[in-house]
Amino acid sequence: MIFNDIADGIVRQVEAVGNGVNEALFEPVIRLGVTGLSRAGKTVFITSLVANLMNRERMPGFLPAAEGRVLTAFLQPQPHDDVPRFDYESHLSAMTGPDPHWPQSTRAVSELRLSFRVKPGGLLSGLRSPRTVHLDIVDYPGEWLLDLALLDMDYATWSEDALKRAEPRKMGGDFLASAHAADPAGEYDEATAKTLSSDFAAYLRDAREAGFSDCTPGRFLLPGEMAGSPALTFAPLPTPTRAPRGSLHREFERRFEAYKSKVVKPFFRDHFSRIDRQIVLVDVLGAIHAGPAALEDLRRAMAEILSAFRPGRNAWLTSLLTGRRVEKILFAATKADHLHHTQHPRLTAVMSALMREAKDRADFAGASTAAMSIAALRTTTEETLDHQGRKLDCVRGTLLDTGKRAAFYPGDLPEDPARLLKPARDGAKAWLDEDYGIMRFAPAEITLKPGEGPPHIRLDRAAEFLLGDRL
Ligand SMILES: Nc1nc2c(ncn2[C@@H]2O[C@H](COP(=O)(O)OP(=O)(O)OP(=O)(O)O)[C@@H](O)[C@H]2O)c(=O)[nH]1
Ligand SMILES: [Mg+2]
Repeated sequence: MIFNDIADGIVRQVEAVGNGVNEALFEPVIRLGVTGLSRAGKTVFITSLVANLMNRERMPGFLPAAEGRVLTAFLQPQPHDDVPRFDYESHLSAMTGPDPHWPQSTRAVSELRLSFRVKPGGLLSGLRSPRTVHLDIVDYPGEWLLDLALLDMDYATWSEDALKRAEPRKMGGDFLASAHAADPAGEYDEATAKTLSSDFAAYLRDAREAGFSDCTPGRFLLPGEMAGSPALTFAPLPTPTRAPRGSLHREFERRFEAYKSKVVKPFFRDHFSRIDRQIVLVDVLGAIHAGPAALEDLRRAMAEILSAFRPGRNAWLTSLLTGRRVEKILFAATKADHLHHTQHPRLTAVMSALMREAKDRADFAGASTAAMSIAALRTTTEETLDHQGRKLDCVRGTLLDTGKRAAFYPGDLPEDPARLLKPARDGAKAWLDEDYGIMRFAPAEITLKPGEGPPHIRLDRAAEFLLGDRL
């Protein structure tokens, strides 16, 4: 008897080990990074994507679903205990529950695991049993990718750059005044350091609010649990001819280095280096609406963001990746439900043009890339109105500010994206041809039929590009 029990125990242990091995070997994991500058639409995108992957009636362009190969998709505990979970349920109920509203701004990294049971495709499909594929979605702010550039700079170079960038920006005035009034060679004291850094952070927030993209260091916009720590209490200062030990300049220099090693590097090491598929969400319409300066700034920020995907861009990052790379990158212009569909190709053309410039600088080493216009949550319907004898293709939705329903014509995007990008680059103060308006719409009240996810535009195509080949 005793003998048997022991033998049984051993068999069970062997089985358990076997299962562990099976899981590790045969249940592939796709790590999808979702990024974009603040307010680009990351939270809405992930929420709607997950809802539409679980309820696939609105996903005809996502082939594994259209071919009936996805048997189920379900949420699972994520593999990393130290990363906050993406709060899918709250965001979904905000967007699709009674009194629908947009989810709260979230600017820290978070993660969610969605698992699929899929029938294999191809010739042997009848012979093989269904398998499990895990999709780990990682939401992280695009500003954190911009921080990669900081690794190549010392404090003096960064300061010069940041001060120069602030100069032409209206909202930079107050901060520049305090930076120039400070004595960088003078003795460091914490009160001065705090004032300078909070003025700097306030300027970055205002710049972001006004539609500017490059508002680094990324963690200054939403410091989270690091608020008030020395690694986040510094600001750019003019370089003095001599910065003695104990001076403000020396101390800021030290903190700038701490920001790099304590904030920037851990993000790239713990999150970025593990990503296989990436979507970069871009609020192109928002930038066009904010004007030429904002569009030019977005173009530069995109180039900078994309260089994070270029191998060899940074020696430290290259050594970290050791041969790993992102296989696919999708650039998606978000909130396309602000435009009548006849204008979507033009929006995509602007997105591609922004990306192409970045691509010229950064060779993605074989990663396949695409550009698309999407709306993760469609809030409008289309209609064509007669306006002074001219037909206007409009969208109609509920305005966020007043709660009233209205039809809206945002202006005609040009067929040639250069009509926007060139004046932006040349420093034009305003658009010549058109005024591009933008309205903020509230999510519409919706009743979902069984099997349906929230309404969207081209979310299925985005999913197909990013995941189709792996399911
Ligand atoms: N009409 C429309 N608006 C959208 C859509 N996606 C996002 N928005 C708008 O953009 C805002 C920002 O979207 P979020 O998903 O919160 O953006 P985010 O990138 O997560 O923003 P942060 O968490 O602040 O970095 C929302 O509050 C909406 O107003 C969309 O598909 N359609
Ligand atoms: Mg968010």
